[in-house]
Amino acid sequence: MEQTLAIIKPDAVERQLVGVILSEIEMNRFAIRAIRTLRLSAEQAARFYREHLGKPFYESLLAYISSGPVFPMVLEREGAVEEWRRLMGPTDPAKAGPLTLRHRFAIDIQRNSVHGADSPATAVREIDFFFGEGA
Ligand code: 3AN
Repeated sequence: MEQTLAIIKPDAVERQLVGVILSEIEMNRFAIRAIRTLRLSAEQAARFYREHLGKPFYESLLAYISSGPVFPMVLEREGAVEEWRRLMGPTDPAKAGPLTLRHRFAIDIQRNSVHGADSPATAVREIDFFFGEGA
């Protein structure tokens, strides 16, 4: 069974969408293998989003992701990485299909409610980031 790393992001936590997003996850046959909540420090945010360093939205992205609590989790099902990305929809909610989480819940391209690892290798790295020995 494949695992992926998902995050319910600050805009969704703030609007009390954690419960509805968790139930969508379970209705879509993902098993929630681990979950925690924390508020990312500036240092953790910079480490998590290091591949975006230098992009025009980088500073704003760091401020947003550390603006309030997040709920990282380990999701498991067949094809978890791809299936979770399908359920989220594309980064820009304006381009997301009607049944996707981002279409239903996201505010804009930055405050897009949920995160998902973009490949199995990224999933391993991001699971370690939030649930590994040093986390
Ligand atoms: P995804 O989360 O869909 O994999 P990434 O990894 O390209 O998207 O971007 C990470 C996060 O950076 C997004 N979830 C979003 O919050 C933010 N982001 C991406 N592109 C933009 C943009 N053009 N303007 C503002 N924020 C962005």
